[in-house]
Parts: sequence; structure tokens; C-alpha cells
Amino acid sequence: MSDAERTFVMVKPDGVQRGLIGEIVSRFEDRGLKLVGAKFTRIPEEQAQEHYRELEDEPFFDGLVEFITSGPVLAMVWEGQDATRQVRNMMGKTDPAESPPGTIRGDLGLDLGRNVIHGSDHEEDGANEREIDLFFDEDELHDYEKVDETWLYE
Ligand code: D4T
Repeated sequence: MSDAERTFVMVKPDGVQRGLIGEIVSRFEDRGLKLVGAKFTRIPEEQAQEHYRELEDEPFFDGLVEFITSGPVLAMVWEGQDATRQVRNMMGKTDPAESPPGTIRGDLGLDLGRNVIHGSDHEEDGANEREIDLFFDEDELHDYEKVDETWLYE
């Protein structure tokens, strides 16, 4: 495999409440990505502020932190070829209304402030490492080989 990388992904509180965990995990599994870490957790306020620190000057920042800490989330790390960009493409645009059908937000969401899923931004340098470190200890991430890898990668 070339360009193997790990990317941080999270089913937000709305996705958990709406029973979309299975659907979302299935999409990544079906695509061929490998789950290397997962944690069902409620994010402490300070961690949420750190996670979204780039947005702290935005008018929607406080509401965003309140929403993301309002219930449990499923934090995950997925691994695969070009995983960050692949996941972002599968998610669609930030606003579900602008996300095409076939994408997670385009199929499962309607409103910008309830967009179901977060994935690290491939255009933001170091976002993946920073977010993985914020949510996971090293021993919570698992190196293993999956049986389908020779059929997924040339
Ligand atoms: P996340 O970070 O949740 O994966 O979303 P994106 O990477 O696609 O988009 P973002 O960082 O610009 O926005 C983070 C988060 O804020 C919410 N939001 C965004 C909002 O409530 N109102 C807004 O006007 C914007 C731009 C949605 C996603």
C-alpha cells in the first residue's frame, strides 16, 4: 500500500442519538478502511474547546462546543491509503445541504449545525496527529493485518 495513513473520525452526538453509528461504521468498513482505534466517550468541555480551537473566534463556537459535549460521541481512528482525503470525500461538505447524495452528510443530514460526523481536515497541516493525540493514548491504537489487504491494494 502506498500513502498509508491514519485519520481521526468522530460520530457526533446527533449521529449517536439518531442511531447512525452502525451505518457510518459500515460505510468505512465497506470502503476497505481499517479500524485501528475506537472510543465511546463524552467529551469534556476543555477538550472540546481544544479540538475546535481554530474556530474559537467564530460566532458559532460556543454553540458548537455545547453541542459536541451534549452527549456521547464515537471517536475513531481509521487507517488506509490516503485515508484522510478518502474519508473527507465520503463525508461530503461541512453543510449537509451542499453535500451530494451518496456522501454521509448528503444522505444522513440536513442542517449545518447537526452534520453527524467529523473527520480531520486533509488541508490543515498536522490536524490528524493533533486530533488522534487529543483523543487516544498510543496503546489504544492497534497495529494488525486484515485478511483482505492483498485484495484491496495492488
Ligand atoms: P467538522 O470539523 O465538524 O468535521 O466540520 P468541517 O471540518 O467540515 O467544518 P468546520 O471545521 O469549518 O466546522 C466545524 C463545525 O462547526 C459547525 N458549523 C460550521 C456551524 O455550526 N456553523 C457554521 O457556520 C459553520 C461554518 C459545523 C461543523
